Order: sequence, then C-alpha cells, then structure tokens
Amino acid sequence: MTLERSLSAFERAKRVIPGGVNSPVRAFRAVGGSPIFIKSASGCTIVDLNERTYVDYVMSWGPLILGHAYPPVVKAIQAAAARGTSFGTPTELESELAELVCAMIPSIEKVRFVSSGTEATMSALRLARGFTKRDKVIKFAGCYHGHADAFLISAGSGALTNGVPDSPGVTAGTARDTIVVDYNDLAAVEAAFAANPEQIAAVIVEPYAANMGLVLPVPGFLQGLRDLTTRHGALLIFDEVVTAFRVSPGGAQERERVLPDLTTLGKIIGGGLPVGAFGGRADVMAALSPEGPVYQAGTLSGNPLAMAAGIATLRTLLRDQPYPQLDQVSQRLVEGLEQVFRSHEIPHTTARAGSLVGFFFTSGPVQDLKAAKTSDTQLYGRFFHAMLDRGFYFAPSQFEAAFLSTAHTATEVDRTLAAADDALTSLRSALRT
Ligand code: KE4
Repeated sequence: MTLERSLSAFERAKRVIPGGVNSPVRAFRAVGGSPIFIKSASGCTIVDLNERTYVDYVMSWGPLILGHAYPPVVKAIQAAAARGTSFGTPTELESELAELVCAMIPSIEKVRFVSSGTEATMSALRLARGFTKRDKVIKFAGCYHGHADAFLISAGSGALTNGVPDSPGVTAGTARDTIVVDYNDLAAVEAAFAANPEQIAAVIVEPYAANMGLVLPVPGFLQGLRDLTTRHGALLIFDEVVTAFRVSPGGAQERERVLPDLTTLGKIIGGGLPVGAFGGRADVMAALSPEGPVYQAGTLSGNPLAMAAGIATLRTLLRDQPYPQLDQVSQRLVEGLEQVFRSHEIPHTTARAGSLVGFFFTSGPVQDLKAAKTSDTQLYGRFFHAMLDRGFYFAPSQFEAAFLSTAHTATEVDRTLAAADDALTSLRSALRT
C-alpha cells in the first residue's frame, strides 16, 4: 500500500520529536509498522498524505462524536478566533459551557475547566485529598486516567500492598499512596479499605473501562463502589473522560444511576479542542482555590475557542439527541463483527456501550485486565493492518476502543464488515501457507 509520504514524514518527525509522535499510542508500536500521517478529515473519514481515505473508528480517541470538521463546530471556532484567541480573564463562554455541563451530568453542581483529561483527573485527586485530608487513592488495573504520577502505578506484589511505579520518573513515595486492585473486584476494594482505615481519600474508576479494550462493569460493581466509599468517608470519582456525553447525554452515571462525588471530563466536552474538566458536589468544589485552599490553575483553562467548540458540540447533542441512531449503527457493527469472527472460527468477545465499541480476540468473558491480556494481540495487529490496507482505521492497539460518530452510517459499517471478512480470509490463507 502506498504509504511513502507518511514514511518520510515519520522519519522527519523522529528527528525532532521523541518517537516521532506527541502521544505514544500514535506510533503503532502495539501493532507494528509505521503510523499514517493525516492531512485532513471530514465526517467519518480521514485522508493521509498519499490522499488515501480511511473510515475512522478512532475519531481522535473520542472527542468527535459529531464527526470530523462538523460545520457548526468549525464555524463556532472561526467566529471565536476572530474575536481573539485567549484573554486570561473570565469570559461568559465559560459560564455557558459550565451551565450546559451542570445541566447534563447528574452529579455535577459546579465544574472547573482545564486543558486535558490528565489535568482533570490530577486536579480531582488533589481536591479529594484536600477535602478529606487523606492521602491514599484506589484505582483499578487497566483503567487509565491520564499520565499524572499518581495514576502511573501498577499493582504491588499483593493487590493490597502499596503500588509500584509503572514508569521511570514516578517515585516510590508517590506509589505508596496508590492502591491498585482488579476491575470488577468489589471484595478487593472492601479489603483495601479495611487495610487502610481512614486513609483513603478516593476511589477513581472508569465506569466503563475503555483503556484495556472495552470492559464493562458487572451488575452491582458501580453501586458497590458508591456504598463502600460512602461508608468509609472516601470520595467516589468517575473518570468519564471517554463516557460522558457519549454513552448517554449524562454519561455512564446517568445510565447506571450511580452518582459519584466528583466526575472528570474531557474529549467530547471540547469538540476536538483541548478541554478537560472536573466537577461534582458543590461542597467539595468549594474547597478549590480561590474559594478554598486546594490550589489548581491554568493559563488556557476555559480558552474561548475551546469553550466555543464545546458549546457547539453539546448544544448539537442536546438538540438532536442522536443516541438511538448511534446505538443502532454501533450495534450493527458489533453484530456484524461477531458474525464475521464466528464465520472464521476466531475466538472473540465483544462489548458495547452506546457508540463505544470493543472486541477482543479471546473467548472471554473479559471482566478485568488479566482476562483482557489473554487476547491474541498478534492477530489483532495483523487484523489492524489488513483493515488499514482496505481503508479502515481501527485503534492501533488491542487495548483501546472503537469510537463511532453521527457521521458513521450503515453504509460505512457494511463496507467495514465486508472488508473484515475479506481481511480474515486473506489472513487465514496467509497463515496456512
Ligand atoms: P488526556 O490527558 O489524554 O486528554 O486524557 C487522559 C484520559 C483520562 N481518562 C480516560 C478515561 C482516558 O481515556 C484518557 C485518555 N484516553 C487515551 C485513549 N485511550 C488518549 C489517547 C492518547 O493517550 O493519545
């Protein structure tokens, strides 16, 4: 497949950017090969430097639920830019987006904007620690909350012992305050609270885990976390950077009817521009500077262009309520993929929450990271490239999810399914030779 312009662009990038990318997953290390460089996108398609078009199932990792270059969002950004790109002062755009967030996310009474999901989760944890005057946090193996030190921790030797750094540069001191247990394991959470009485500030969880592939909560898991954190005086933080505004207007907490104390947001809230946010109970948010003592700040927090993009996105979602359509087209993809994998006798398991889709090449069930890791990542890499060769761009890692948009229709899905069948046929014949 002609990729030479992306290849030379990658060589150029590697001379001045570590690994040639500004975020590791883009480098294709998990699937092999060299990343495609994109020159433009529209709707559900992206176009690479060689003018090759792909149906996009990554959609910038989630922000673009309305598709690439959605005209009302583009217009809103252009109009905002013409009035000035940043003031470093309050603007009414921030209040307008904050009012939309408070109206849409059931547990959010007050919200603070930042510029990324990482900033949102980092700040929410500091706020939880300041509010509870406790140091420790419980997170779940396989859940990703951005790259703040406190979250780059893997489970210690015993799940109840302190964590260990998951990256050089994260100190043992930091790791001591993070406890890592298995997703869906309520008993382990209960034991962690018993082993650390009065020391746990918060439990942070992706209510639908989308960073180890897509792993959904077993019935009762999220309510169990709500009950345990309430009982032990800890805060429950839902990291809804992926799920808010996607799996329903009010995110996973609306679907599951479980209200956290704090929620972190990102991706869709910025409509493709850099926006993160954290919000929740007014009494907790009141601890945040300048109202309270917990410090948090940001030069471009509430940036007018990002606010305008977020407002245009959320207003469109509220007006059009595209969720039934997103459900239908996403279910068509999942059912079709299951049929194709079955017809090729490939062990698989799938998951879906709204327009968030995942599949593993393992027979499952997949309810935690250990089970996710039994997936055939070699096959995933081959499948990824076979689909890329046919003009379909899935996540360049088995441990990510697929994101659909209102720009994806049954036509693209049916073309995707036909390509998947053809790809697996060619892979099998290649494997036989
Ligand atoms: P950012 O700092 O990348 O804006 O958000 C971090 C984050 C926080 N919480 C959840 C649940 C997330 O999924 C993310 C970021 N998601 C990844 C994709 N799985 C971003 C892709 C990347 O790292 O390049």
